[in-house]
Amino acid sequence: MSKDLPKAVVFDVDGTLVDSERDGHRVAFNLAFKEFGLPFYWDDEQYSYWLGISGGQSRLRAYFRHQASSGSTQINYEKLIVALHTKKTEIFQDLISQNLIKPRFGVMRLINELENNEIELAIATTGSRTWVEALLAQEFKAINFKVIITGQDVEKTKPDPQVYEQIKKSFGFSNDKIIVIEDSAIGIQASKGAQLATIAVANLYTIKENLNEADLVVDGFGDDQNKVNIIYDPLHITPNYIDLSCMQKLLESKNN
Ligand code: XBP
Ligand code: MG
Repeated sequence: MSKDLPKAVVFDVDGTLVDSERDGHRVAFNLAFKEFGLPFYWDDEQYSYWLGISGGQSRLRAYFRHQASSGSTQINYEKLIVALHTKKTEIFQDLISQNLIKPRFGVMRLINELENNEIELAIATTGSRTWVEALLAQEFKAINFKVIITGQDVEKTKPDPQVYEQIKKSFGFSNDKIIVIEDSAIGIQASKGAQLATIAVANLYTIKENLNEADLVVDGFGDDQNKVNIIYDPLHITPNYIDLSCMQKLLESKNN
């Protein structure tokens, strides 16, 4: 095996493996608000703002605090958050089972290439294990993600590097053998905090963020017919799309 091939590739889930925020989690949060009779609704723009808080429960807590401080609600939000988030998770699982949460374009091609080359796969997400496992079982059922660390397995969620520190500990590989794929500034802060090479695959929400802490920023996974747009490429990788040779080139440039 070439010395600059990764031994493991770690995927973030929301926004990276699947495009799940605007038409998935956002919808589920809004339906949960409705079921609880709460006068709240997150439109696309508002949700984009609240996404800056990772983790559904923390996001709700921050939003409720904001509503309380602006005087628009007197709700004792702490009592509601767990129940509301449980309902939201149930609704999101329904969306998964209706096949509404799909892998991003080019992800399956990349995962198959990595598996064919015996590169280990892992998941590092802030999302809750309940729905993450349901999603993996449904949309990625033949894929062996050897390590799965969720928001429920860490004390501090992204941008804290804890989730990536746990991944490193589970594999026991040196930092220069692991590549992370993330979509957001808080995700990149977490992977970089754990000193891991990171490719950012921006989506419609995160393209507005500054992702330049990553080692390469593109706007999708692409494939041989669909070139990605390169947003930031300080190591001059100039990929046409994200594949193993692009990862190898990235590690070569970083490690030599
Ligand atoms: C994204 C998140 C999650 C989801 C909602 O996680 O911050 O909170 O928005 O899922 P990542 P939960 O990009 O790290 O995969 O409601 O289960 O938290
Ligand atoms: Mg993400």
